[in-house]
Amino acid sequence: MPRLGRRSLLAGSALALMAADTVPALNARAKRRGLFFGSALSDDTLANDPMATARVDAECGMVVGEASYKWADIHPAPQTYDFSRADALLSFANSHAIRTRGHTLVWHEGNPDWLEPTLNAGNAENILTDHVRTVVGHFKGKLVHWDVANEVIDPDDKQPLKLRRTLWQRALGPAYLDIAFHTTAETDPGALRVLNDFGTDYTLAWQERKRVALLELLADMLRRGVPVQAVGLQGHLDAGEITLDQNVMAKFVADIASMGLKVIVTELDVRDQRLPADISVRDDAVAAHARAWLDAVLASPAVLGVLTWGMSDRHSWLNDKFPRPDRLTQRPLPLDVGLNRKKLWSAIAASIDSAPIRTAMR
Ligand code: 9MR
Repeated sequence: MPRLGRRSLLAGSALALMAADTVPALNARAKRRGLFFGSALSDDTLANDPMATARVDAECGMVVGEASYKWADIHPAPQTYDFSRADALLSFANSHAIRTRGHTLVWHEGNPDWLEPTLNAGNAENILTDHVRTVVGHFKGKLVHWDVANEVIDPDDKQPLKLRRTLWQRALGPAYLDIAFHTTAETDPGALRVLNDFGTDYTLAWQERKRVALLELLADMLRRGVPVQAVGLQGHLDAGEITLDQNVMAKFVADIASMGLKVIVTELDVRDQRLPADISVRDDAVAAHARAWLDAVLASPAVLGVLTWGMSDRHSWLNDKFPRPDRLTQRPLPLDVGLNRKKLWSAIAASIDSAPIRTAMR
């Protein structure tokens, strides 16, 4: 075989990229079914990795800031708001005709150091209301969804409504949810109001408790007129987990839908730290696992779309949080570190392609 010069190698990779682009991207496929596809995008990727950012542009119709819309970034001191990173992400998205969702207004993590020591029963309602009014107001009409509340359930904490014991729950009790949802609705009525949570994907006992608790909480909120409109299923999956039951998952989504609520897959990724090192073994398992879960979820016409928690294996929170024992980089996302489409990309594409067609909305 003749040796290829640098010029022909470059031409070859450009051809490969062009070939990849003739296969419809994930959002183009999703649109055909009335869905959207998107990804989280970090400030670091946006500022420093133009190639990875270009793949987000190519594949996505929706982005969400991985951290830039959280308290720690946006409200670093009691009287200081800093929208610079969040605005940069929004302006990137707008200039590429990508829609943006906000994440998140109430969470027990991602908070500035001042918040928890400052908060008490006397001032919490004002602090929360001011934050939500200021942040949601800043983006009024520009974000399609808000994850108003994030990760609020933990039945093991033995709190009313099986809520997690957090800074907000301690200061205000369950009323913090009412305050956050009502204030968001008053400030930007057009942004879809989402309750986002994780750990409802498997038949593990703690996840079954969480599914029941989430359904009970939603029923209670709706009964009391708290304006929640959708559930975000984070979808942080584990390819080494054997307790995925598609019927249980499909019934759970159908139960949410039966309350008149929409569903969004907000943070899909598939960790592989329990799998052997071999890349093709890992990629097969990750792809098959995601396919099974997504097929069950997307069966419901209440599902609006899917976002992954990052587009490429260049950057995933999983390497810090769930490192592989052999320290190899995990392969949890649709593109590899070279930004090539992986088996997970194909699995997501196939699942989207076979989803029932629905009427697109937000
Ligand atoms: O991936 C995010 C990481 O970069 C941030 O440091 C962290 C705190 O803001 O949040 C991570 O994203 C989390 C998301 O906001 C909620 N679900 C779990 C995600 C992974 O921890």
